[in-house]
Amino acid sequence: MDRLSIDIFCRVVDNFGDIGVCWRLAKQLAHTSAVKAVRLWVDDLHSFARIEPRLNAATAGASVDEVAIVHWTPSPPDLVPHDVVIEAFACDPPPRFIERMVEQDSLWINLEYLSAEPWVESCHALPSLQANGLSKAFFFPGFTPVTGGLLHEPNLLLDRDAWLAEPALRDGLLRNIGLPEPHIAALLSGARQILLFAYPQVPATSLLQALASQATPSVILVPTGVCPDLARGQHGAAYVHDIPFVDQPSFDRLLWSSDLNCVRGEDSLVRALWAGKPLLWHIYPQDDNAHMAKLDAWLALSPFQPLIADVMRAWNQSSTQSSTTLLRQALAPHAWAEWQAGSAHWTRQLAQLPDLAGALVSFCLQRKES
Ligand code: TRH
Repeated sequence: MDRLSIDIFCRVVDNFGDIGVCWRLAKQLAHTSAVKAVRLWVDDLHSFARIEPRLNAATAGASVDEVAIVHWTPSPPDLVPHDVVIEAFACDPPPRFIERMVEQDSLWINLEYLSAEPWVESCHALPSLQANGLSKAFFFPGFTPVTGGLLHEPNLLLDRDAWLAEPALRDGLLRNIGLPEPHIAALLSGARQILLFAYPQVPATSLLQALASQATPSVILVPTGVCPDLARGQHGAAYVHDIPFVDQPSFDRLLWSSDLNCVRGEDSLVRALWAGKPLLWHIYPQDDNAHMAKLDAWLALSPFQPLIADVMRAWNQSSTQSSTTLLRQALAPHAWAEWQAGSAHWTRQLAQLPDLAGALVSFCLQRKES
């Protein structure tokens, strides 16, 4: 079987999750031996450059990390489709391109959003015949072996552990994000590092209140623009510090080195899972509280104690009072040790799943051969 060539289409709906997922997938596919070419079509290069600053230096049509980048404008270039066309999150490739996919008999895949809901297993990889005669397959990432799995580069956990084994690398990262010297020293000698990445309605004050009264000092790192109402500076035992937006590899390292990761959406959740530390997931809010059912489905798969599930629900229900009370309980030594152990255990389990990029390649090779 010939090596695959792959187009990925990404429309940035809001925030950074769409491009965050597509960029990780594109890079991993481009470094897969069964793949000969990857082309990524993105409508919003400005958002893309926030997570991949190398893009700023690249000229139009250039490649970054062996991925050819195409600016998906209202009049996109009329290119011949590759063997496989992945549209991320039902983003609708240009009509002319779809016409040409029919001529090329391209394999068409819609990469879906991540969900832990049980129905995902029965829908994963199902084909759907389109009016133009092409069949489009629905590929679902997920947390069980019956789904497409999670994005996970080969050696990711080994790379993480090697990085963590060198405290000088962490020291350099903390300097790069502008953390004042005394707080770097505190972190390197055992203070808790917290990363706070969440949507505006998160009850961030509850986290601050719970940490401020702890015996262990903590430093809360807040990416620029996140939780603007949370007062920066020292509050009891907790220090809140604004950090600049960093590239994806640095973002991952912040997650690896934090003791508690407050993450949101899709991509930072998965990356926090690979960090193997306690995390608080602020799920992307949807109408009619549909996101709470998704949160419950995810909690049902998790190994977390009922207390941690309650913390996670309060965190997502913007309930400052109950979130503060529950967080204080979760940070108490015994519960905290259990939360840490459960998180590390789940990471090891999830790392056994097929990784999303590998599962996609196997699926495409099978479909191309049949
Ligand atoms: O930005 P998000 O809120 O994206 C969301 C979700 O994906 C949601 O499911 C989707 O429907 C919506 O977008 C449209 O959160 P997420 O998914 O965690 O993506 C953030 C990306 O930004 C992730 O790839 C990490 C990256 N990032 C950096 O690279 N550097 C940074 O400094 C920060 C804060 C984030």
